[in-house]
Amino acid sequence: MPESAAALLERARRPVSLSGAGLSAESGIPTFRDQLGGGLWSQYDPAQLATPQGFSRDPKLVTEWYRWRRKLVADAEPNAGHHALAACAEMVHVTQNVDDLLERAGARNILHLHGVLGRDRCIGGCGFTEAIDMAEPPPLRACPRCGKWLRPGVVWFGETLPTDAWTAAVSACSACEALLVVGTSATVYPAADLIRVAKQAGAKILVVNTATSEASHLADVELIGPAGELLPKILSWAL
Ligand code: BJW
Repeated sequence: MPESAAALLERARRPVSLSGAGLSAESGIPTFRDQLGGGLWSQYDPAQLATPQGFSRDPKLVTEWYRWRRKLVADAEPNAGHHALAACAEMVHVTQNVDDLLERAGARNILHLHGVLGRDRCIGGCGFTEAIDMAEPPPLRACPRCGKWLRPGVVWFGETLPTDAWTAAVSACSACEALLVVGTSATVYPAADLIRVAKQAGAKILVVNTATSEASHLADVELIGPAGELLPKILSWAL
């Protein structure tokens, strides 16, 4: 099985990866929906912490939760899965992850569908945005331009995805011969729809996950196991 996945990816001229929280799990970053190993949504309420309404209700609580997660990412290192993906120079990396571990592994061509933890932006319409130090993330603070609250630069439930990243992701998935789907439950839309977009355009779908997922029924090749072990094997030609 890993051999056929490797051959499909090596042959592809415009390979694309679509990653989720499972890619960073072996770096010590918690996933959202894993029951075993403490997915975030088994301990915390997404409506309270990952919606604009939750932020309006208690901006300090949400900011403190993101400060904790930002410090976790700052202390983490890219794992073998990130490095294997980064070694594929031609690959477009569409990721739902808000961490910077692909960047730190040296990957280029990264499209962050759900934003990034490394920036804050104003909740008002003034357009202010600022890079933050994830090792020492700031507490809740007001926008220096308009005085409204600053919030993490991520995409919460009910919010639209960044237009540039989404448009580029649809375009890459429509044109690829192989889509490598890594470490995502494929339950969150519209990101999960990219698998169907690629499949309908004729791409082979390769799924790497420790368990079956909503991507399983679309997979041409499904490899069950940790991304940090499987990706260096199936991408060994690039390493
Ligand atoms: C391993 C591993 C290892 C573990 N190796 N594998 C159509 C139908 C139904 C609902 C909707 C729909 N369209 C839109 C919606 C609503 C909603 C949605 O999808 N809800 C579903 C949950 C039902 N979507 C939205 O609201 C989106 N916006 C939108 O659609 O805008 C248009 C609109 C506007 C207004 C009204 C209506 C529509 C926005 C979604 C934003 C998601 N945001 C989050 C938080 C980001 C910030 C943060 O990090 O705090 O993004 S939620 C969370 O889920 C995060 C993730 O990126 C995302 C996906 O999760 P992911 O990455 O798949 O992680 P898990 O935990 O689910 O899975 C991990 C997988 O890894 C598992 O399968 C493990 O087995 C595996 N694994 N270890 C390999 N070592």
